[in-house]
Amino acid sequence: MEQQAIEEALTRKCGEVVYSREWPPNQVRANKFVIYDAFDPGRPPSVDEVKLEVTGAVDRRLEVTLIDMMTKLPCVDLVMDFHCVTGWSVSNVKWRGVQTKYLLGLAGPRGRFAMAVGLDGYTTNMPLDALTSEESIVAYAMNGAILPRKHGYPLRLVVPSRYAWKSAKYLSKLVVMNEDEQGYWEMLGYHDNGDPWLEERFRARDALMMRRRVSF
Ligand SMILES: Nc1nc2c(c(=O)[nH]1)N[C@H]1C(S)=C(S)[C@@H](COP(=O)(O)O)O[C@H]1N2
Ligand SMILES: [Mo]
Repeated sequence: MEQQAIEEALTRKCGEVVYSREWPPNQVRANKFVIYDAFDPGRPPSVDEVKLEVTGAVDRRLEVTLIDMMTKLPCVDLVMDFHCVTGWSVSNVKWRGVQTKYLLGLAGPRGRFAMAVGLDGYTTNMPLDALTSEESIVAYAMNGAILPRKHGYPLRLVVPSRYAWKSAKYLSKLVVMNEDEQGYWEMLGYHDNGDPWLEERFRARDALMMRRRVSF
């Protein structure tokens, strides 16, 4: 059952979304990812025990299994460039998953903000707009294989319009909120919106940190 679902997930036809934009200011091209884990993700769950929840200020709380996401819900292949706020970017990353726009559509969001919550306890907030546009997905595969553990297996949020810290690994919940609350890095001074093209790295009062950033 599990193997069959994985096979199906990787071979079925999906829609295509290419998020193609100019290179954001002050980002350096890197040829590989740096792996970040603010919290130890612990033991990986098996495919058949994973669920994603869309909850909070919604009309209908949604719970969907990973198996259904991989085999039943409409899927897209996304190509995007991945921009870490510390200054490195990886171009042309390919992800496969379900559009957050579709998942939110099923739940009926009533607030203007969202919090992504990981199984590891990682949190990150963003305006709901970042998730209702077509390029944001909940990914279950990356570059043609099931999501590697280090990149967020079983599920990972991918938000191409924002710095990579908004792309929460080990995603377990999307919580719709009426008021903007802050996630892990945002509480430490990172921007609530985080647009790389506007260089929204840190909040205004912490702007001095930007000038102290060293090159590498
Ligand atoms: N759960 C979780 N997701 C996370 C992070 C984290 O520490 N924990 N770090 C973020 C940051 S700052 C970046 S740059 C990317 C790094 O992705 P990678 O570990 O797949 O390279 O993941 C983001 N998502
Ligand atoms: Mo990052």
